[in-house]
Amino acid sequence: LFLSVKCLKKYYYNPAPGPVPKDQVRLYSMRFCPFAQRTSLVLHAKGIKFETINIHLKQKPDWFLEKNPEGLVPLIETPAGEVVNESVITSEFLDEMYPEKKLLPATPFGKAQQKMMLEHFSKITPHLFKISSAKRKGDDVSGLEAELKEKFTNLNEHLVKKKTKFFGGDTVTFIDYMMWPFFERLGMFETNKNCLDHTPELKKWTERMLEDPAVKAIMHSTEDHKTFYNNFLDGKPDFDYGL
Ligand code: GSH
Repeated sequence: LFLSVKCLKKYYYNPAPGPVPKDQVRLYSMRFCPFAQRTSLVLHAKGIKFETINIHLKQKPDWFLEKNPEGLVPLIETPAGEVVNESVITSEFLDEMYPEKKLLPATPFGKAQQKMMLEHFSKITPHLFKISSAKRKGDDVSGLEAELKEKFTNLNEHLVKKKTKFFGGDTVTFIDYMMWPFFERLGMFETNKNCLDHTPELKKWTERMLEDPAVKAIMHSTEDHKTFYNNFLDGKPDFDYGL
C-alpha cells in the first residue's frame, strides 16, 4: 500500500485504509497540527515504526469520523484495531506500549510532576491563540501579553529552581515534547518577538530543544507555520502546504 503524505478527503476514491500492519502503528494527522506534532515527536523519539495518514480536516472522510466521532487529530490506531485519540493520551499510550526508552519517569511522583506541569501549561496554549486573533482584529493586546509574560516567567522559574537543562531533568522527556509544538510556533502567534528575552532559562531550553533529533526531524519553519496559520484563519487552510 502506497501512502501519500498528501491529506485524504471525503471522496469516493479515498476508501478506508485497511488494518494496520502487524509491526507498526498508524498516526492520523494533519501536518501543521501542534497536537498531532506531540504524538509524532513521541513516535520519532522512541523510534517506533509507524505510518501516517493525513486528514483533510475540512472534508473529513466518513471512515475517519466512524473511527473517531470527535473528528480530531491526532489519532493512533494499532494492529489490534485499538483507536486512541487526544494528544496527551496517545503519547502516554505509546510510551507504555513501547517500554524501551521511556519518556515518562518511572516513579509515581515523577509522573505526577510532569502531569501537573502539563495541566498548568495547557492554560497557556489558549492564550497564544487569543493573542494572535486579538492582534488580527487590531485589539490592544498589552494585557494579554503581560499575562503571557507572567506565565513564561513561571516556566522559567521552574528551570531555574530545578537547575536542569530540560523540564524533567538533563535529557528531553515527555513534558518537553508536549510543550514544544507551541514554542516552535511562537513567531506564528504574532507574540512579541522578544517575549523570551526576560526568561533566559526558557529561551535556552528552546535552543536546546532545537538540537533534539525528533524535533529537528519534523519541524516546520516559522514562515511555513505563519503561512499555513494565516490561510487557516482566512478560512482557506491548505493542509498540503509546502508539498
Ligand atoms: N485536545 C485535542 C488533543 O490534544 O489532541 C486537540 C486536537 C485538535 O484540536 N486537533 C485539531 C483538529 O483535529 C487540529 S490542530 N481539528 C479538526 C476539527 O476541529 O474538526
